[in-house]
Amino acid sequence: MKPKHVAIVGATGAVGNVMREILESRNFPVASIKLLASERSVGKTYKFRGENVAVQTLTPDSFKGIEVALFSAGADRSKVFAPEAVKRGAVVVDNTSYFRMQPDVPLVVPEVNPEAIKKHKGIIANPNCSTIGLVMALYPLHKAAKIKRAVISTYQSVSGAGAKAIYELEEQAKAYAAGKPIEVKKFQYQIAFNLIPHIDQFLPDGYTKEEVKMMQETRKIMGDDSIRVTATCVRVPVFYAHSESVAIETEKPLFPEKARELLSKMPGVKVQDEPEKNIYPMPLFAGGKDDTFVGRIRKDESVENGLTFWLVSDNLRKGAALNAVQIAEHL
Ligand code: NAP
Ligand code: 3JN
Repeated sequence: MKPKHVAIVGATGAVGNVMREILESRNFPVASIKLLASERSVGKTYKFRGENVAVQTLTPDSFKGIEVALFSAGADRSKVFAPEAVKRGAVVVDNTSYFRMQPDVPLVVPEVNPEAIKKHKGIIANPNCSTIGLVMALYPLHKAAKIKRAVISTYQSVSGAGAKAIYELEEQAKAYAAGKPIEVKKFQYQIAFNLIPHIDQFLPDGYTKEEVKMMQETRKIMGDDSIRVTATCVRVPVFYAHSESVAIETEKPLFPEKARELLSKMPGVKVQDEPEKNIYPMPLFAGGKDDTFVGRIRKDESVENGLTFWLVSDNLRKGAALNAVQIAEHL
């Protein structure tokens, strides 16, 4: 591939920083890199391939000469600036929810639906971080046994809520240990030593937007609107990596041994399932890794063809930056 002129929009954020690292570590062919953020970040610099790169303010003209633009600066910025980037000739890989469910925008996990990339009209959407981990595990099982229904509970790390949320958990834990008052800014309640069953806004039907994103995006990526999905999304006091408890009901019988074999063959998935040796996926070890880890695979006896398992995936890597860079590599 000819080296590309690349921009990272939201370069100072939790996802943007990992995007920069992944472009470098995967040797993405970068001719030049532009780091874009808000005016607040002017003056900051970051290293890319040994050179200091200064952060610039995001404007429509930031995209002059840019061929690939990776967006992770929130849906409001994507709405305004992604079309500006496309107008100037860039292909946009967008990490926000803004374009994900638009019918003419491909929503892609390269291990699952790489063929969708070809249909892009300038913008390709990266799914929500919890959805990506989920479909990495569901896809090979769906191909083999057709999933009718999936019930998911998530355990989402604070890094899913951005750089300030990582800092907040750290500060709350330190304050607790020092016997000082705990300050709450980013979440609805104290997150240290707590769980919050509330991510993104509540909708009139009682679900949160985060839950609805998972339910809708899963069907779009898997290309099957008949799969019924329900989710409960919970914030947990973990820094990196989202965990999920998943229960599926399939049309054909699917035994745990077969599921283990199918998941072991899925690129980007690692099975960690030796309960007798206390081996199962955990966020402490999945953070910083590229794979989606699956374990605790067992038969769900409460329905006819039921299987239940546990998965963990780094939300900033496969859940965001890595998946976006993989899409750019496919381009
Ligand atoms: P973050 O740490 O809060 O970073 C937000 C980034 O957006 C910063 O670089 C910020 O720049 C920039 N930004 C905010 N307002 C801006 C403006 N008016 N103009 C230009 N840049 C602006 O958040 P994050 O976790 O990286 O997530 C960013 C987005 O990625 C989310 O909104 C979400 O849509 C998506 N996403 C996140 C995750 C995840 O696990 N965290 C996973 C999937 C998708 P300043 O530093 O200058 O404010
Ligand atoms: O909270 C998490 O763990 C993941 C959050 C993702 C997120 C945060 C703010 C806005 C998103 C997303 O990727 O769906 C959005 C958004 O773009 O709507």
